[in-house]
Amino acid sequence: MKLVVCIVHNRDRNRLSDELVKAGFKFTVIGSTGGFLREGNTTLLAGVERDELESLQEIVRANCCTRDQVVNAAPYESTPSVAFIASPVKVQVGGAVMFVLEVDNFVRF
Ligand code: 2BA
Repeated sequence: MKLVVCIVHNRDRNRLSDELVKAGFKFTVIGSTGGFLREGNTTLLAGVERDELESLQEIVRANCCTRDQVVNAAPYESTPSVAFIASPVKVQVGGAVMFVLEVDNFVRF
């Protein structure tokens, strides 16, 4: 068995969840925050059999869009009293970031 950890944009969360449910996958949805943008994103945990992995990846690929996002690269520790000139930076976010891990043991009580 594999554990898939998949981080997606919040805007893709519902569509992706619907498609995964339709395809019979079991998964857990966790609200998460990107370390760089410090904005909400969504992390899915899915335990899947080895032969289901490709199908899951295909669903994720089809339902998660790549987006350009402009962020203001303000000094992170600046307080409102400190004047700064924010410099907009364009970053590409998603479609999805996926880690696939080997599962030693899976038990359901
Ligand atoms: P964030 O950390 O908020 O990153 C959002 C996007 O900003 C990233 O998109 C990437 O294009 C850019 N970015 C991230 N770190 C950067 C840096 N140090 N310098 C310049 N640009 C940077 P994605 O790569 O698609 O990542 C989307 C989200 O997936 C990330 O949100 C983070 O929550 C997660 N993620 C990505 N790579 C990861 C990793 N190696 N380990 C754990 N989580 C990861």
